[in-house]
Amino acid sequence: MRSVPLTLLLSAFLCATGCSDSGGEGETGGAGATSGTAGTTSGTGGAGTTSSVTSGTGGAPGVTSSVASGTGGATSAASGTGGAGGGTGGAGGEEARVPAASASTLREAGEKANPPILIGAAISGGGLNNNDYKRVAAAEHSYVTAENEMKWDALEPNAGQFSWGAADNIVNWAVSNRMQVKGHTLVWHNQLPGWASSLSGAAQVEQAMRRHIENVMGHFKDRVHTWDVVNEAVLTDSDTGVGNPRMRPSVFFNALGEGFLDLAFEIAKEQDPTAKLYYNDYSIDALNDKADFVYEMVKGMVERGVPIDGVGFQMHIGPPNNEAGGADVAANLKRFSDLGLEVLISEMDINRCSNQVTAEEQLAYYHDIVEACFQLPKCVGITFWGINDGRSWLNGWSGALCNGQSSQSLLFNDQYQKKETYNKVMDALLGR
Ligand code: 9MR
Repeated sequence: MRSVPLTLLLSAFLCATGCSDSGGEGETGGAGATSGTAGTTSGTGGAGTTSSVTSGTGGAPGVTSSVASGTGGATSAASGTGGAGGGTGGAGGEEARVPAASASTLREAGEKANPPILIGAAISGGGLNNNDYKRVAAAEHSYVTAENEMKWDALEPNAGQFSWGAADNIVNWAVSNRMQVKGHTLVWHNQLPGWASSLSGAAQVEQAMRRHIENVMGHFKDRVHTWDVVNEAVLTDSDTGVGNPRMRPSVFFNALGEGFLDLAFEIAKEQDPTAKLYYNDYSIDALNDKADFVYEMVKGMVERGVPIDGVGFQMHIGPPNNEAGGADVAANLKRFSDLGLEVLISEMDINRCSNQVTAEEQLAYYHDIVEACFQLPKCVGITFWGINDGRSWLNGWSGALCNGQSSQSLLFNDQYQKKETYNKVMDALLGR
């Protein structure tokens, strides 16, 4: 990692609720309306929801059927029958993933690979007001993570009162485009509403956490089959993942200790026994102190029988996070998958601000890191954290050192044209 001012690094993931949204027109948009109260669990459906429960048939850990069937969830999503295709599918055997012979979109390359691999993007409500954004997002991706609209502050702004409109807008758009959705995120120290930040005491915190998980998973049950149950529970001295790894102080950890993790996953499992349940974090992408700590933490969960299905490696490369070469990423993903878990690159972008990552380095990172996931059948998908450079969260956030310039971090430029980064990702998906 090249040197980055520590003060900027420290501001990074510690911002409580005031982290600025990255712009674009009306990021928080979407079908508004605050509705529902505690106990309201009815999904509002939406186009294509009827068959969304169809589960991907790939994915049994350890089954070496990867060359034969091609029946993973992403493939079923491609068939035009509506619904989001359940499960992440295709995470099965140890045999190498077989690339498509050719493809005209990333989505197609992912769907035709054997086993299939999900190609995801963080989607914002504001983005869906733009036709070019929608066109590129749906053509190139099979997997959606709401960038902000499914976080606690958005969904439960007041205790026990839920606001589904903006999230429903994204989820229903995804389902109508035969895309799967990952719910992001149920339990996180950040983007909590004020009332939740000020909770204290084990009973109060457990009650609030339980109510939130149950209501949110209940509302989206027919449309969302994978959840980030806990996000970013681990801290190091540097946001590059180096130095003194430890559990992060938070409302949840402070009241419940490390056991809040197990509890959150157990509540989630009770609410939806068929959902895939993930732990997600940044700067655990390669081999470093934080990745080692999270590895031991997750290993302990697996050994205790905690219902965890996968780990998301955010993969924010370049300032302010770690840089990670393809070989290190491959080794790291492999050791987590050897625990019997799915792995996922969950928030990839490569920030070029301050010239800390050159254009050539960025292309190599994109190719080699996507290749590392592609070559591991249990790496079920790659989600990019946004569609186009102009809307990247990095542009407007001081920690990214962009000083008002574009982070040039994604696969499409401001006119929604493919960049060279896109071509490198496509190469890696086609085994080139
Ligand atoms: O991209 C999101 C940005 O718009 C928000 O302002 C920010 C606030 O915390 O969160 C960003 O998304 C984060 C994600 O939810 C979790 N991992 C880190 C991402 C970038 O900060």
